[in-house]
Parts: sequence; structure tokens; C-alpha cells
Amino acid sequence: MKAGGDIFNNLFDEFVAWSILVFAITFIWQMHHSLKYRSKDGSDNNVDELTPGVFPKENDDLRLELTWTIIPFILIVYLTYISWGPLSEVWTEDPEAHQVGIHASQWSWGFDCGELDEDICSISNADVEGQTKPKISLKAGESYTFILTSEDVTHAPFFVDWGIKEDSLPGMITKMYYKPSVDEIGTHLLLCTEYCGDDHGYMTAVVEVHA
Ligand SMILES: [Cu+2]
Repeated sequence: MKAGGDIFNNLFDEFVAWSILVFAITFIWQMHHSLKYRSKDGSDNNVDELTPGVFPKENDDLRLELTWTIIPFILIVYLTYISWGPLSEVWTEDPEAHQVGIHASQWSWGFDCGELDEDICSISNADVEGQTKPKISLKAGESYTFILTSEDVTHAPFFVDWGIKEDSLPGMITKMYYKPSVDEIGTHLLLCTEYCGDDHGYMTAVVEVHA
């Protein structure tokens, strides 16, 4: 299963596409020129008459310098702009959202459905690779605000299939927002993505989305 919801996967793909293009323009072009224009045996190896320690002012080209400053700048501004979009998937707070507590401690997760209806939020256990782990059931199409707390050190719940995570900090409340869709009906894994000690790797839980 690919990690991250569609919106995050698309963003990732776009970053990879731009990275390949920038890599091709810079490294491959540079490598090609380094090989093509190197001096041959027996030829004059200082055709540009360069003097060590002296900047070759006559080779200066302001237009070229502006081009390689402005174009990458525009690209960076653009990539920053498109990165903002998905943040609202994680941090927008829907006033209608149901509040669900996720409490972290070394090395387990605890869920708190409060006074919510069984259908909206319920807690049970699930088997994850032979170990009993907590399971929370949520309803597709409902909005949830997860209230994150930690008992001891910094943890970070990561909803692997949805691509969202946030730090859980001792002495501080952080929040995460999500509205599971009908396409996400099924079981999903919740992991800890902030190293928190010996059993960090086993700090898992199951999130079930039902119709
Ligand atoms: Cu951890």
C-alpha cells in the first residue's frame, strides 16, 4: 500500500518531476561539458589564458547570472506555493468535527471517544503481527479533530495511508484534522514517527473506517 492520500502522492510526484528536470539541466549538462571541453593530450591546456587568483572579468555575463538566479527563484516560490495546499487537509479545523483524543505513552496509543456515538467512534482491539493493539473505528464522511497528548516524551501519530502526522508533546495539546472518505473504508495502520525509545517500532494501532 502506498503511503499518503492522493493529494500528498500527487504533490510528491510533482516534486520528483521537477527534481528530475533540474537534475538533467544542471548535472547532466555539466557532466557533458566537462567531458566535451576537457583539454586533449598535447594541446594548450590554458586556452582561456586564465591566471590563478584573478577573476576573468571579460567572461562575466550579467544576463546569464540573472537568468540562473531568477528562474530557480520562481521555481522555489512555485513549489512553496503548491506545498501549502495540502496543509489545510491536516490543520483546517471543521467546527462540526468530532473530537477524538489520541494519547501517546511509551510505547502505546490510547484513544478517547468521549461521549461520541458508537457509530461515530468506538474502541476495541486488533491483532497486528501477533500483538494486541488498540483499534479505533471511525465513520466515513464524518470530520474528526484528533486531540493529541503525550504522557512522557515526544511521539508522533502517523496515519500511514492518509499521509498525515503531527507531533504529540508532553505538557502541550496539538491537533490534527481528518475526514475519512468512503474510498478509505477498511483498516489502516497508525504508527509512531518520532523516535521515542526501545519499542518505538512496535508503537502501532489500527484505524478502521466504516460506512
Ligand atoms: Cu515513537
